[in-house]
Amino acid sequence: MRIDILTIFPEMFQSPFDASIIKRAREKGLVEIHAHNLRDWTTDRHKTTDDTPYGGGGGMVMKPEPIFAAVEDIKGEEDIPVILLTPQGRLFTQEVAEELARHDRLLFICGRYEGVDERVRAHLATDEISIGDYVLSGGELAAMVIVDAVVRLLPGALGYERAAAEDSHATGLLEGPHYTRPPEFRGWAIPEVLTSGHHARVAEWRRKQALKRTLERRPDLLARAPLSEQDKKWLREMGYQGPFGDRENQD
Ligand code: 6GU
Repeated sequence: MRIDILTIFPEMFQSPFDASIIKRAREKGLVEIHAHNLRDWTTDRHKTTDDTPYGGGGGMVMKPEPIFAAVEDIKGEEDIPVILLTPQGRLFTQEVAEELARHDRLLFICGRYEGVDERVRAHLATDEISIGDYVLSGGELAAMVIVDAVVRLLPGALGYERAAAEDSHATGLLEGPHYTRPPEFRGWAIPEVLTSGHHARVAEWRRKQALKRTLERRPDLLARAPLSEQDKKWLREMGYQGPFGDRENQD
């Protein structure tokens, strides 16, 4: 996969993409990430990327000309997703990450200031994404969040290949607790079942813990999660009354 990011702060992307999973994915050749400076496509002496809004009001608006020139240069003749990062976009979820991970190329436009000229949204962007209902100073941090979530889905990016499929949200549920050594720490022992060696009992315990944690913290997820009849029975025993989604779990 190749990812291009258009920003007035390309330096922000250096260290986050030079650590951990993304660094390893880049080293393995699974992904190539280019952060481009929008100012390279300005034509005036001051490398201006913003201007005052028509009709007045506070703040500045990002000019369309350098953004169009940069996107056209970067994508060439290819038909690729051109994603505008904006609080007005569709909400980023694990499903959206999975959808983006299926593309060979992605191009992100990081908006700054109070906004981006509407013609970028209307005639250049093919998608608009927000990472949540809060305000960031710009799209840069949102781009990093999305790139991280997408890159870890690329085949070969994780050491433990089943991990991505078992993650919180990939299953539609939150994950249950995890433990490692020592078996007792400051008087707190790990659940006995984990040392029993009974794989089926461990699997059942894990599933129940995930259901319990989801019920306690994010019951809204249960209406959409793929659940087996056994899951539903356990949830009813935990006091959950429904609703259940109609996506069935094949287990
Ligand atoms: Cl994509 N941009 C900005 N500026 N703020 C946000 C966002 C994006 N997503 C959530 N808040």
